[in-house]
Amino acid sequence: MAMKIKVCILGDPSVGKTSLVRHYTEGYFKENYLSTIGVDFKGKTMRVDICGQTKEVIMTIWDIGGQTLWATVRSNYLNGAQGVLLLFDLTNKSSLLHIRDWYMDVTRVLGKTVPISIIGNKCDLDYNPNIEVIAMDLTKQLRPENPNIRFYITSAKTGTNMDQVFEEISMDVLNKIKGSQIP
Ligand SMILES: Nc1nc2c(ncn2[C@@H]2O[C@H](COP(=O)(O)OP(=O)(O)OP(=O)(O)O)[C@@H](O)[C@H]2O)c(=O)[nH]1
Ligand SMILES: [Mg+2]
Repeated sequence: MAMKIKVCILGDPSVGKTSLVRHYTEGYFKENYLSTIGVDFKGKTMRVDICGQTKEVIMTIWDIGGQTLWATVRSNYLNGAQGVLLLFDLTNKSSLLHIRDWYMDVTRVLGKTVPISIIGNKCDLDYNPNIEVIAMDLTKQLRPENPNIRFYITSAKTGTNMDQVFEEISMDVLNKIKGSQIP
C-alpha cells in the first residue's frame, strides 16, 4: 500500500516556491509571478528506494504563500508536516537572511528533528557566490540540532537538482518514520 507523506515548502515571497513545485509536479515553468494567497496543494506519486525495498509514496506538497504573515495561520498549515523545504532566492540576500526565522517558526511547531532542506533557488541567474557560502555556513550551524539538514541550489526554471530535493526529503521522512517504529 502506498504511504502518504506531507511536506511543506516555505520562504519569502517570490523566491520560487510555487514554480519549483509546479515544475516538479506538472513539468512546466512560468515566467509571470502570481503570489500564492494562503496555501496551495500539489500531489505527486513517487517510488522511493529504502533499505533495498521500493516503496510507493504519495507526497502532498503544501506550498505556503510567503505573504502569509499570520503565524497562527502558518502553524495550522504546518501541523502534521513530516518534511520541510525552506527556499530562498540566490539573487536576493534578504531572502537568505530570513531563512533562520523560517527555521525557528517551523521547528517551534514541528520540533527540531523534523527533516529540513535549505534551498537556494534561481541558480540559472547570475548571483554572488558568497551567498552560497553564507547558506552553507548556516546549514552547518544548524546541523548539531538537526543532523540530516541538507542544502541545495536549484532552478525551478531549468529543473536543476529539482528531483533530488523531493526524492531526498521523502527518503528522510521515510527513514524517520521507520526509525520511530523501532522499539
Ligand atoms: N530565472 C528564474 N526565475 C524563477 C525561478 N523560480 C521562480 N522564478 C520566477 O520568480 C517569480 C516568483 O516565483 P513564484 O514561484 O511565484 O514565487 P513564490 O515563492 O511562490 O512566491 P509567493 O507565492 O508570493 O510566496 C516568478 O516570476 C517566477 O517565474 C528560477 O529558478 N529561475
Ligand atoms: Mg507562490
